[in-house]
Amino acid sequence: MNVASKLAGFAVVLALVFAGAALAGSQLDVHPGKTATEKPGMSAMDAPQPVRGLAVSEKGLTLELARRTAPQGNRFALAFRIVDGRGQTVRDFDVEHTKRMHLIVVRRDMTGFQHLHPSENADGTWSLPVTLPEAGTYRVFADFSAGQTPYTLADDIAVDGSMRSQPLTAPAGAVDVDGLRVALVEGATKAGAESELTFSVTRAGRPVALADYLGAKGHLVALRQGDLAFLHVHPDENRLKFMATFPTAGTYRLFLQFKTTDGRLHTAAFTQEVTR
Ligand SMILES: [Cu+2]
Repeated sequence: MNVASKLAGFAVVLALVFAGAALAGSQLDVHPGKTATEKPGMSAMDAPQPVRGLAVSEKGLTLELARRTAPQGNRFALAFRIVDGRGQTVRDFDVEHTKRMHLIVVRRDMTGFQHLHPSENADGTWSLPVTLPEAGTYRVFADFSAGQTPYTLADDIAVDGSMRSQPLTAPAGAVDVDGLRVALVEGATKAGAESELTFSVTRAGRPVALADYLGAKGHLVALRQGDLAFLHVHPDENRLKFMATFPTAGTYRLFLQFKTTDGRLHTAAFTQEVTR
């Protein structure tokens, strides 16, 4: 590469940086690779944000937890509300994946995953009983849509006690959960490109029938190791197939949830290495 083209490349990078800065605070997302995977007719305005859940306040709304500490191993009321810029409680939420509010709770080392659906009280607060069995810092994600705009706001809850941090499980093609074998059959992931994640569920080598869960065959949450960035994932309605754009190379944890026809909910977690 000669000096001129290097300089030209540098100018492009600078232009992207300034474009990014100019768009900060709006819903637009600018990142390399987007144009390559963008669907025809899909403007940058419609593009899903690849990363959410890093902020307690975003796009004018704020997550207000009633408490940021919790007792270890004892059930407590996890309560919160969503407030707007004037401090007013937001009550108008869109239904997404059959619910108006999704709450994800996970310890900072990505253990102790819980996906919960709180109840809305008359005053607009949301609450539900939660037990956090281990000490440590937990990330609490409120995932919802308001005015057709998706939000994932997050804050921390600390549980006092002696904490034993768990190293992340090594990547594996299949995990066993509740007597079922869950395999990641399609999972080639590359940073910045839309990737397909497809899972199969078998028992003793035979396919297992699944019931619908939250309006699809399954639900997938993907979190990035380090900052626990929360990825937007699109489910396929007919099978355990999801489309996700991993914004950066690195290690991610996938939490797949699905229901068997006996009504039981299962959670299988996978460690996913995303390449450049
Ligand atoms: Cu949910």
